[in-house]
Amino acid sequence: NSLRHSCRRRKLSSCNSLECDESATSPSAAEARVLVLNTGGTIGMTLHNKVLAPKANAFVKGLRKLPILHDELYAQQTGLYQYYGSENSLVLPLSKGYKRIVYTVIEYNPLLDSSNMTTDDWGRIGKDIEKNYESYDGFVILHGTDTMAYTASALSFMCEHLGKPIILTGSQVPIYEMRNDGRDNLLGALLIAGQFVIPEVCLYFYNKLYRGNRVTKVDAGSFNAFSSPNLAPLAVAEVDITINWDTVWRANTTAKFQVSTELNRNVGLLRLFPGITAATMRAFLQPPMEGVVLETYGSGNAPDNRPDLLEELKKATDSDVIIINCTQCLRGTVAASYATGKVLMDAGLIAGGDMTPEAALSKLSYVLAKKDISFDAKKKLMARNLRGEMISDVAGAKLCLSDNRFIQVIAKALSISCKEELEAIRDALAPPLACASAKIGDIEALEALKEMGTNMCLSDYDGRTPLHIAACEGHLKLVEYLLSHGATVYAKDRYGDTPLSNAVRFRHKEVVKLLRKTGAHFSRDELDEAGTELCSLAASGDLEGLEIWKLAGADLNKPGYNGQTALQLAHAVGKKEVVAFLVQLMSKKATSGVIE
Ligand code: ASN
Repeated sequence: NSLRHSCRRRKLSSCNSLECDESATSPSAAEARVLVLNTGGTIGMTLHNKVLAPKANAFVKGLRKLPILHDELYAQQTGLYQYYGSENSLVLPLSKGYKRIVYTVIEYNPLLDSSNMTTDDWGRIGKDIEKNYESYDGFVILHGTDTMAYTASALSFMCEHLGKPIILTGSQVPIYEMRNDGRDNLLGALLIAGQFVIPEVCLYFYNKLYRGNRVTKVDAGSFNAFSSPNLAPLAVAEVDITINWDTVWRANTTAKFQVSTELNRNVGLLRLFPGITAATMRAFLQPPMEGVVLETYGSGNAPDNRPDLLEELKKATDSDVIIINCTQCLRGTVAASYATGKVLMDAGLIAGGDMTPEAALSKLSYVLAKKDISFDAKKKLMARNLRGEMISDVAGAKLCLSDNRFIQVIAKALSISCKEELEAIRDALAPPLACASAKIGDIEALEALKEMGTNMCLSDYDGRTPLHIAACEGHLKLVEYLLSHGATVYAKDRYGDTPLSNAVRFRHKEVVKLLRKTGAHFSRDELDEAGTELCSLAASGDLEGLEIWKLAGADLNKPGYNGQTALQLAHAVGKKEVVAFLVQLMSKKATSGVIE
């Protein structure tokens, strides 16, 4: 197996540099892996009896015939199908950034029109991502457009401590038709998922990447079907793909990725309209209802001359139904500026800010299902910004010239007067400054940079982020700080190294432990080469080295390039303490049944 992998790596480098593609000038062209979950939707539909319906087992075959979505020559020359052991793996032509995006498609059975989706289907998607999380750089979910905004919102809450991109897309016209939007949507989603560490559930449509819990379907007959009325796109794919890193949600946790599939179905959406009766309201709020999104007028208003309605609302909140006040308007936020809005707060409703009704509903479903927190804590969670679904005061604060003395001095020296120029300077200077602070373990300096709005994921000219540097230096506290303030454990530098592999190389045990806790793992390429490295450690009797590789999640039984394991090698060269160490490890594993 190991031999097959290193053979493929050799083929890959020669293919990228010489034969495969004349635009492949970089010998260091890397492969990224994306998992595509095909749940259905128009993108893969065909006509049956004059109506569109999903067609099973046709999608991958169709993609294979499209050169913009699959490079068959590269697949053959690099042994792609044998390596991944699946005919459902495809590869994009070389991207502008010299990346090959290899993607594997899992087709759901049955494929669904998204109108047929339920919370169980959201759970299945979540579980599939969780199961495959470590093996891929990003995820694309093919989905019908009708309920895509609901699924995107729900997944954004269900995916806790997410560190990799999950992008939903689909189309308005099937990919098999001559004029269609499916090819562009799929290609854009794959390129972004494979090339950028955007730790969010997103939706890609018509050249724009949106935050998934901010979108709503606004057009049934246009390729431009979605809108994100209260948040600018996270990325725009025009001549270049431009990521708006200031808007991208930043990871702020040292916890591992997990998917919570518990969802409460006793939730509902009620749109207020002039003349609604108290009886309608009462019927809607009856048990088993536990959470309601009330779509109100304007900035969150309802009649203040209808005590009958207000009484029904008050009765419901008193008996522990959580009611969220969201506006019927496409754009804008709920604000307590009118007497007609205040009455709803008095009736116990929670202001939904600028959340879409789709986001508010799925958030309710997620929060209400939580078992280990009190009812009051649930209400507090509903009022808080959990995944960028609503504006929070802190996130809304704008950078200004008076933010920080350092930037002020530079701004003054360069006669900077407008916010855009200031931001350009900040973006140019902040990454090397953050890396320098990480090198000397200076948390205060990082704090100051953070206050200027610096993105802790930005990298220097070698793709090295502050987290890479802190991991090399073994600054545990600083690693912890970075992880809680937006750094990603999945960043790869220009040599393909992650913070985890840096911490292993420099043997910082505690940093390795923390990174592992946060979900860091070796890349597939690193695992392919682990065997050889382990053998060399065994041959030199380096127990500490072996131990740290184990701590980082490597399988110490992995054979090296010649098929020999570390244990066999240690035997052969008479390194008794290594043999004892490895044997003891294996017997521990066998008795505990733990998979490491
Ligand atoms: N009815 C389709 C669906 O939501 C619409 C589409 O995908 N464009 O599955």
